Formats: sequence, C-alpha cells, structure tokens
Amino acid sequence: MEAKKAAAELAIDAIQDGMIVGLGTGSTAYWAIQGIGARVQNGLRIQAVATSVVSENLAKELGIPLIPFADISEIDVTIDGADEVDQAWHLIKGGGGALLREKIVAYSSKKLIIVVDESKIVQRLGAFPLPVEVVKFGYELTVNKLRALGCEPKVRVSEGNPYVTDNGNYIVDCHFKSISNPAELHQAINGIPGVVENGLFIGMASQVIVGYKNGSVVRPA
Ligand code: ABF
Repeated sequence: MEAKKAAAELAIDAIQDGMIVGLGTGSTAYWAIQGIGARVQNGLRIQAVATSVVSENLAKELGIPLIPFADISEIDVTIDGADEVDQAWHLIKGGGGALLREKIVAYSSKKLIIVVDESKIVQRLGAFPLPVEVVKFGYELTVNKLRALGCEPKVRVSEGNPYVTDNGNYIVDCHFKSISNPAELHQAINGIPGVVENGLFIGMASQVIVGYKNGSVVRPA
C-alpha cells in the first residue's frame, strides 16, 4: 500500500487550479483520488470525470466536483493505475474491469500519468491476462476468435456468473503469457466484431511514476 500511495501522492502534484481531471480506477488510483479530495477540501478548484462507478462514488463522497462530458472537450490530466507497464510504457489495464471508460478518458486527456508499484514493471507485456471487453451477443463466437489470436481466453466470472462491466458488457481475460508486438495485437483484437475494447494502452502514457516498498518514487526518464 505504501508504494502505491507514494506514487499516487507524487502524481497529484501535477494538478493545478482550474484543471479538468480524470480519476482512474483501482487501488493505486484510489490513493490519488483520496489525495485530490484532501486538496479540494483545502481549496483546490478542479472539476473531474471518473473512469468507473466506483471512482465516481468515491469522488462524490470526498466532495470532488464532477463535470458532465457534455461540458468539456478534453481533460487536462488523468491519473490511473495499470496492471503491467513495459519498457516503452505500453500498458495492460483492465484488471479492475474498467478498461473501456479508462481508455475513453485517457484518449481525451492531454496528459496520462500512470501510477504503479514496482511489481507492475515488466520487460514484456502478457504475463498478466489481457482483459478484453466484449458485447454479450454471440460472445462465445468472439471468444473463439480471440483464441485464434493465440491466447487461452477465459470469460471473467463474478459470484458464479459472467462479470458485467459498468457498460453492460462481458470481460474476457486473454492469457497470452507473452506479447511480442502489443501494437499489432491491439489492432487485431479490436478488428474482431463483438470486441468493444481491449486493455492494451499503446503509447498513451505521458508519465509513469513507480512507487517502491520504502516509499520512494521514481519517474523513469
Ligand atoms: C486500473 O488500475 C486498471 O486498469 C488496473 O487493472 C488497475 C491496477 O490495479 P491496482 O492499481 O489496484 O494495482 O486502472
């Protein structure tokens, strides 16, 4: 927890008065939202959008003002977690099931700051199963097409039933083990009818902040 909290607290230094801020999802983003809430209580004037119902509810609890998407064209900075970060800062996200909203918000953010602990840094993506959001209709056929890309696909289950995202879709966790060309795979997956989005964030991170057990943090060059 200390490592994630240290990374999150450094990230929120990027937030200035008047900004539109994207609030990520997951246990590291949780600490960023807590820190932003504390600064809002001390007078920081920002407006935020959330990447999940959980983060939206947390923001409301903390008194962070939310702004409708209809009222903005872009977001100044988004702080979010990740499941894996490779040496090119390509990411696997979506372990928390929020990848679609996270990617929509990240894609309209001038700056995406990724906050992780050291366990997320990898040489090559893929040890973490790649989450893919798929529509319910014909999902079994979509799963077959994902398998054909070279993974073992598993429909995510929650309490005995397929997990349903905030958007009413299913998540298929694709066990590739090792991904040699993330950009190519990203395109191939999103070309499958029935796939809504996948958890590969290619070239989207502006900055990665890594927290370590001793509480130190590093912004890799
Ligand atoms: C979220 O952060 C997800 O994309 C990802 O699964 C999660 C990382 O988990 P945590 O921060 O809890 O380690 O953005």
